[in-house]
Amino acid sequence: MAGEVPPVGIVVLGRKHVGKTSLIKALCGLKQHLECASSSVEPVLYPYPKNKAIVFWDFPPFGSDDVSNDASTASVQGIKLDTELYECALLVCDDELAELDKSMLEQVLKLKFKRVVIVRNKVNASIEFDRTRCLENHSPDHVFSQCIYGTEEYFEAYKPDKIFVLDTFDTDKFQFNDLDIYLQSGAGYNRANPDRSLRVSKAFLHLLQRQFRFIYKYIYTKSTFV
Ligand SMILES: Nc1nc2c(ncn2[C@@H]2O[C@H](COP(=O)(O)OP(=O)(O)OP(=O)(O)O)[C@@H](O)[C@H]2O)c(=O)[nH]1
Ligand SMILES: [Mg+2]
Repeated sequence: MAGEVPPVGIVVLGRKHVGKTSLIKALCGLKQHLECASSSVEPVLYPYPKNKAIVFWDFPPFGSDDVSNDASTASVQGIKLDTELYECALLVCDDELAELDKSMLEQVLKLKFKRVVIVRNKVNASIEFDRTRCLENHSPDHVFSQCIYGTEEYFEAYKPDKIFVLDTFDTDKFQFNDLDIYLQSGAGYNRANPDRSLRVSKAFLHLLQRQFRFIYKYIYTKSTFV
């Protein structure tokens, strides 16, 4: 139909078996997300029922051959990462963060996606590992916090837009719901007014600066009179 706005494409990337397909299916409310699916060789489209303006593209897994320094030829198994088609990129990694994740993230960031989001999946595997290692002092909350901190630190140099730590098999816990809400809102990206979120935060910062200056002035004048 003329004038119809094409949906926002979120391309889901990750190494083999990190849980790309399971994550998409869980976000889309498809019950079979717990079943094992075989890797695809073509991107598979999943409409997001919670926001009809968004579709996910489940990409084949990337390997070391797919990571290059040339952003203009960036592709996964020969399929181009075309930012005209895919506006946001969601890079999924698991409990074993790899150098390959960093290399792919670096490449993806050069491509000027509107948003680049990292998902660290399988946090329960890290919790289970900690439980077997330190029986006495084991704290799932502590491991979860460590996973958040560790992932932020691991990707610090690349500055992705957002990082979520979760477990696709435990959607009531961790940051699954936060990711779901973030994506439902178009990954914080407003297509009708792309700069909006940036402008809002700038206005908020300006307001904060003004308040701060006012408080500072008030304390300063008070203290000079004592
Ligand atoms: N424990 C746990 N296992 C998971 C999780 N997500 C996926 N898995 C398992 O990890 C394996 C791979 O899951 P997939 O969703 O097929 O992963 P994928 O990244 O799409 O795999 P490829 O397409 O082959 O690269 C399956 O055995 C899943 O059951 C998770 O959050 N926790
Ligand atoms: Mg898959």
